[in-house]
Amino acid sequence: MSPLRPALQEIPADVVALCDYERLAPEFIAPQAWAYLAGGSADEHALRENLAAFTRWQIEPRLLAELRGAHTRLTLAGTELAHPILVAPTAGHLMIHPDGEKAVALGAAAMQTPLVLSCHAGTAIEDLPRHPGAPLWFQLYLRADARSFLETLVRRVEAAGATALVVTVDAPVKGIRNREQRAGFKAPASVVAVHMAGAPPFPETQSAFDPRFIATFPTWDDIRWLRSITRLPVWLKGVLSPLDAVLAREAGCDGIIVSNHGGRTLDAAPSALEALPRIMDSIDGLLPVIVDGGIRRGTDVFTALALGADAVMIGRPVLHGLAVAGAPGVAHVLKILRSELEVAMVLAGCPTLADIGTTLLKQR
Ligand code: FNR
Ligand code: LAC
Repeated sequence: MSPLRPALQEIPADVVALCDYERLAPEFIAPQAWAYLAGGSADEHALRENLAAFTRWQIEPRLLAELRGAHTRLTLAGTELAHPILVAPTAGHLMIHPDGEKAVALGAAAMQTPLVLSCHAGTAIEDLPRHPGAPLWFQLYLRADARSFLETLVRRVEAAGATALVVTVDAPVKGIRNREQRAGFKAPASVVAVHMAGAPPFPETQSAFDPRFIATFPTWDDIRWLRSITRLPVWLKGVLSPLDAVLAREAGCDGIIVSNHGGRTLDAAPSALEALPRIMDSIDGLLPVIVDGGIRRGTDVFTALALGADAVMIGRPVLHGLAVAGAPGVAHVLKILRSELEVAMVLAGCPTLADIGTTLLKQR
């Protein structure tokens, strides 16, 4: 499965928002790969909810505020960032563009944006272009039955310069991906998860309850174990319950990522945005929080921050930019979002991210 047509050399003048990239992207991506990228699980309630959640909030404009020295900088678990937007871990970039993760890394670096490399990436971490000022994080899944493999992987990504680990825990099983099934999507050879070579194979089974499969599911013990073997900050991705946010802190995580995996796992799950306020209450400012799912506008970034997040991640929009225009498309997507956030901050009278708070939000 390869791209339908080569990415554009020049970004068309009418591509001015993330939705323009989304509109054009299917021209560049094979239909089965599009079903994988765009789809959610089951009836796609969670996928739609991710977008709908943002429409329930309005931002009350504030006038005549002092904005001298305004900026979008922040420190996130010890890392200085130019702005609060990160590239979420996503698999399968080589299905979308021949330069795959390399193009995404280049585009992200051009916008001083941290890239979270998926452990299902088709490109090895050692082969990515490195840029000071654009941190590289690594996302992995834990397995209860593969600690020695995982320890080797952690040492490898540490040596390659990863500056944080993201442990995704909301997908011990794959969601019910009906859109993928209907489209006949099968991961092609180009999405071979190169970092997983040498991992013990999953048992061939039809049932999530097969004891051999259950034996692979990680528990909080595995999080504590990971915490004990590395000095890198550990972010727990996929938190939607305030109870799990508290457990994450107790297990020693350095931050949490509130996420429903882009609506790709439990279809009845709430959106991250909806889950956020109760999670913020439960951790009482003791852990930094990233949110992802459905962020398509600078005002969405603003809303997520107003509800308590420190930063956001974007998944699909990066892939749309990659498909349409390669590395420059990725950079442009990030640039648009950052510029829109700056405009929202000016119009809401916020010179810094710390000024963005719930008092500026109104529920529709
Ligand atoms: C993902 N996501 C994901 N998450 C993860 O932890 N590891 C992974 O390998 C992947 N792979 C992946 C592939 C594709 C095609 C998509 C769309 C998503 C989830 C991702 O990190 C993120 O949580 C969501 O994409 C955020 O939602 P938006 O921005 O796509 O709406
Ligand atoms: C997905 C897996 C790779 O969402 O996390 O497709």
